[in-house]
Amino acid sequence: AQTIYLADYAPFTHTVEQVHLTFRLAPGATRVLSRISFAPTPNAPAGPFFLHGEQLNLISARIDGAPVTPEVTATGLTCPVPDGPFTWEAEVEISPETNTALEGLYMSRSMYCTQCEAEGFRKITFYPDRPDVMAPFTVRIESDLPVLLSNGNPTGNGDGWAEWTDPWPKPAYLFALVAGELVNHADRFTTASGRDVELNIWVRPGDEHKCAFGMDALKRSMQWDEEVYGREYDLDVFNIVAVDDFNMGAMENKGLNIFNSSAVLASPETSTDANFERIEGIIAHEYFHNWTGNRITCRDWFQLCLKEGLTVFRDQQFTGDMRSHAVKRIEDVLMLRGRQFREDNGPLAHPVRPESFVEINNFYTATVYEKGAEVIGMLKRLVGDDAYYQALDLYFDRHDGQACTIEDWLKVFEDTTGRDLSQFKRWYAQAGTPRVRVDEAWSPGPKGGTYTLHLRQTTPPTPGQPDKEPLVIPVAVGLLSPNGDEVVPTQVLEFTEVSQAFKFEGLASRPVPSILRGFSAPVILERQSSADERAFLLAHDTDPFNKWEAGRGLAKDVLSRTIAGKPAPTASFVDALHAMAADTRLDPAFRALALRLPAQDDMAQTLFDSGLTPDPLQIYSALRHLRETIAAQMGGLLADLYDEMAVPGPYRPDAEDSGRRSLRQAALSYLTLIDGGARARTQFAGADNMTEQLGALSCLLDIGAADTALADFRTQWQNDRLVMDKWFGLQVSLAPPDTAAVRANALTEDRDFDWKNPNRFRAVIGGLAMNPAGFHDPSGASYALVTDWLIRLDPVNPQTTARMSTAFETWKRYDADRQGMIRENLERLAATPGLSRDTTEMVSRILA
Ligand code: HT7
Ligand code: ZN
Repeated sequence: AQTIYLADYAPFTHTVEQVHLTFRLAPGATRVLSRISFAPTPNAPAGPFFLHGEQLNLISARIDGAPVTPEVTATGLTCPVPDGPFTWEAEVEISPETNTALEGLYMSRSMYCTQCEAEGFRKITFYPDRPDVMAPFTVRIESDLPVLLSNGNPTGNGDGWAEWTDPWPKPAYLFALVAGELVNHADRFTTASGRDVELNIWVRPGDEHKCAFGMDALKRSMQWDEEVYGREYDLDVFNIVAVDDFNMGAMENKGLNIFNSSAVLASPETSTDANFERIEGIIAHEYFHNWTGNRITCRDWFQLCLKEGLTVFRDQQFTGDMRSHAVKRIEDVLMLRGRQFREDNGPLAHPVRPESFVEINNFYTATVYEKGAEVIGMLKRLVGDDAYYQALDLYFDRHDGQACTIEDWLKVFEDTTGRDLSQFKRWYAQAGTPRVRVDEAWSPGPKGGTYTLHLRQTTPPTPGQPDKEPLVIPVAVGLLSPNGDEVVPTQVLEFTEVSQAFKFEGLASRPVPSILRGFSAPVILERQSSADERAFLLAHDTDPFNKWEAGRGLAKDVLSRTIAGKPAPTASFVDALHAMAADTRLDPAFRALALRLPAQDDMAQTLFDSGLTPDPLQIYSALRHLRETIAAQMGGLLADLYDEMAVPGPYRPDAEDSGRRSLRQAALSYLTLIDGGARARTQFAGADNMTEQLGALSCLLDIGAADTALADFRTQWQNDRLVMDKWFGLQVSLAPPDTAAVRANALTEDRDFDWKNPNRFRAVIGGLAMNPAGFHDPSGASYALVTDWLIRLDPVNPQTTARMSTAFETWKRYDADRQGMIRENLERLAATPGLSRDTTEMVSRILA
């Protein structure tokens, strides 16, 4: 397969002035007629006229009305064209019903829908399918289905047809079409300048009652983008469609967002608090793309972080404003460390802006999205809030309607602030998680003492990048006096050299530092710190992130020492945890996070980083033991919390009520270890919402006492696909280590295991990979099972297969036996005849 390089970028030979498409829909033989006006791009390098096209049956083609016979290959066509402007017309036939890859035009349970990002439009018709070719589209859809949708505004309809016109020039990846028997939940929004916008969420009949929350989230997102970024919506209609078969969460097609039904449909009975928060975040994310992605798009796919990093940053800000900034920051860092650090410290590490790829779908990664958002957060921290919003205004003014690069993005910050961002730009080019080592010194003096922080940065080698250069790292620091008062409020140190010292003078006594407040940079902090100091910060730090981080550090210390067979400061950890859990001044959601112990995979990475070979079973046992100790020693408080945090009245998914429920659930998960599941059974039987029902079911699964509850749950929810995904997933992800593979295998034989549906496949096979002790069971059964299923799925859906192969990305952390078994399975996968380009690229990078 061919490798594509950023350095090889060249503009397309032609510009597109207008696109007209007609779709004659039929499941096995849809006809797509295109009429496209091209003009030569001024100053573009000379070259043949090439249009992308894959799996298309070309029926006919014309240039300026005269039939032509282009040369067609597996990837597109070339054709001699006039020197000046011309009109291209083509008719192709495609087969949506046999398109199982869910890319291009496909069918999901009798509904037509599209997914064109990144390179799916070329499976619809011949076109320059690249993001820097932007054009207005007019689309006519011919079908007997009642609902026919495309981008832009409706401009006509009649018996069996509808026409849509999108006046905003867009790249082909933002094209969308939906046709089906759908019903809508409708509302309206008036923009700040008075545009009246019709809003719709389109769903299958029967799902109407699951739209209200998504609609409310959409209106709040529209309002927020006006208030915070001054960005208004720009069409008369905004449509969202829920689709059951979808490879990712959602897609920001202009004026017609398409969502995985799991990312939009919500009701109290069927969705958890976490589902509600995720849906709110994804609706906001896709809506925010209208400006950061659609009005200003990417010049090429190497610039993906330009739209994704910024849009993730914006959706994180939104959720923080809607809920709690402290809690959101902790959740985001948990996710960053769990997914992005894992990626950045393994064989799949790549820069936020990669320099080459084989299959772009493999680069929709935590690094591009989440680290890309962290880089924007650092930029904002360095230039300050006012300059950040001024730079964004300039970005929107200067680049509206353009396809841009990271250079364009940084230039608006340079022009706004006068700063030179050339060193900062390394964050986009250099892969790997930097380590920041901290040493400190204290020298008392007659006019107060001086405290010095010595910082040293290194970034480990990553594939293709053996040597690293120093980065600009904003390190937010505050200092506390020994009595717990904050003597130096938060200040941002600009750490730019390999090694640098920062002095704080005139201090009455040696302070306790709170370093990297708010997780001010995506780095690993290496600092020797005692259990006493951590407990002190846990009690006194004014920075909520570092307060939580101190407790986290204590927990990891206890677990690491237990695993190493050393004496562990368990008692002081439990005391500190008790004090935090009992502190009614703290937000319940924050206390719930503090009660959550580090995840198994996080502990594996922590042990590996300290030079050890993690044993997943030992980690599992140490965590279990610590949970039992906490339950035994804090049982009284936990029982009180469980009772006090019950939420009266009807279910509301807001921050306050969901925070109380999450603290209650944290208490329940410990109490179940000492009450034999009594409370969980009562809660399960009486729950009127999915958060409490599923919470109780998880607790029962955790102690191996869920058989009756599982059967009852299935009986109750067998007709709800999204809830049944939970039923499938939880049984595998919470199975005891030695039974996980058996359980997953049994579920793959279940009558409702629809393996071609990505949500269901992810629930079972992804669920197994999310159960670290079960996945790494020494028998190797899980490795073999996951590989068998990847081999089966690959010809059907390469995108999802390639994504799921990352289950193996951490394999080099483990012992020789496990490595040997994983290698064998990866080689078996790699040797599969006809393996897709997507999976081939991933497996070869993982094995390298
Ligand atoms: N921009 C989208 C990314 C995307 C995608 C979505 C659905 C299916 C396949 C996809 N490939 C890429 C989603 C987003 O970031 O908002
Ligand atoms: Zn996005």
